[in-house]
Amino acid sequence: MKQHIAVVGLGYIGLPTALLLAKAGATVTGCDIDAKKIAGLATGILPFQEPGLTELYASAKENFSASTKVPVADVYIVCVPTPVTADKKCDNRFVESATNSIAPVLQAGATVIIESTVAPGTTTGIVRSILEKGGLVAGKDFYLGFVSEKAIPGNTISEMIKNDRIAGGLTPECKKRVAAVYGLFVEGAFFQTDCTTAEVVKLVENSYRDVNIAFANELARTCTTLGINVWEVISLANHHPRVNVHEPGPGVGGHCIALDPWFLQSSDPANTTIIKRAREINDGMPSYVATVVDKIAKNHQSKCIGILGVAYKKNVDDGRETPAEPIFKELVARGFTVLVHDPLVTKTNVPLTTLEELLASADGVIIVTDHDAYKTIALTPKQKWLIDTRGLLLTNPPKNISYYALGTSAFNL
Ligand code: SAJ
Repeated sequence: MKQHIAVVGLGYIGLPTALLLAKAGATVTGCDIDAKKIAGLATGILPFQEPGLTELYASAKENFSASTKVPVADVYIVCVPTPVTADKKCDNRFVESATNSIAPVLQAGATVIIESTVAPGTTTGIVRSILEKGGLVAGKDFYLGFVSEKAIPGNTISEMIKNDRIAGGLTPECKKRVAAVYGLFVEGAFFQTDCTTAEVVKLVENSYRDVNIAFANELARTCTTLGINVWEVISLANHHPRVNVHEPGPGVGGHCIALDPWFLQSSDPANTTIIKRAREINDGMPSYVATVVDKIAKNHQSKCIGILGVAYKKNVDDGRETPAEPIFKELVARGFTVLVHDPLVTKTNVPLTTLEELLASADGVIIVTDHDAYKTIALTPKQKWLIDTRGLLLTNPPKNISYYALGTSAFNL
């Protein structure tokens, strides 16, 4: 008999996961509290863009339906967001409400998998206790596990299929069942472990990247002080077979790397000082960039500044936690008129304008996101300077105007 899988939370991870399972032949109900999203999906309207998602939807829709209610199912996968609280801890609100929506329909023999990124111990702690309220016992009457997502926005579908995955389970049978669910579409290898180890592995992956980016951001500032070019330094250092320094930038955005390290850090503050410092360094980058922009703009007697890019990284339509927002706010607070453009983002907290309008008014521009579209941007005679926080135009800087790249001597004003 076909398995019935309920995926709770149809965001950037939940929706593609649900569709991949449906394409693989399972009967899938995608559940979300957002009635508008559910109504849209019923008529084929996708809530966000991601390469290959439209085609995936078309090939999966026969086995896929969407609902605001969690049905009785053989397998439940929880893919809801976990924000960070004001005191930098994992906010379990949505994980708890999703688990509470599963508990009343949970039947003996079912499998519950948490895929949301959570603090260590959440699956076997709060999740397990909510699910056991009805009398069923985890590991005995139903199966419980944690499987983190590893897919990178912009290449989500391909990475979901190809990446190796970690199946965390409460018992050996839980691990086996959890791995079997993902085995429906994952081609990468599966490694089985306990739930807390799997939760921590996820946090380590994103903390590793955050710490490495913070190192690159510190190097950018040091190279500016030393009057050399950080992009050259990193590229040459990375020729060493055991060195892989990441890239500096205007700050770390997105819903993962800017938040997840706090979940690990808050679980043991005394022993996670590097993680904390990395978060602070990366969170400090927008203000550092705004300070340099302020000086450059004043040197040029500029009043109107154009920000190119709101997406938190190149070629995606996702503006969550974008460094563009604090840079925008700080420049407005410093008295500038600031116009913002992005070729892909439509939902964001900063007002957007067209590229034509921006270029008609801006005295200078800052590249905040390294979208491919900006590689060949045609500035107008109005722009007197360009600030490049991504090193996007280093090899081909614009002619006849001042060019300032982050991490170079030009950034030292
Ligand atoms: N960034 C830099 N320098 C770099 C790399 C990235 O400044 O060298 C910035 C980006 O511009 C962006 C932010 O960091 O603002 C995060 O981008 P990202 O591409 O590093 O990561 P995400 O947030 O899009 O996805 C990450 C991935 N994790 C890892 O690579 C370890 C992805 O695999 C996870 O599935 C995802 O987090 C998640 O959901 O946790």
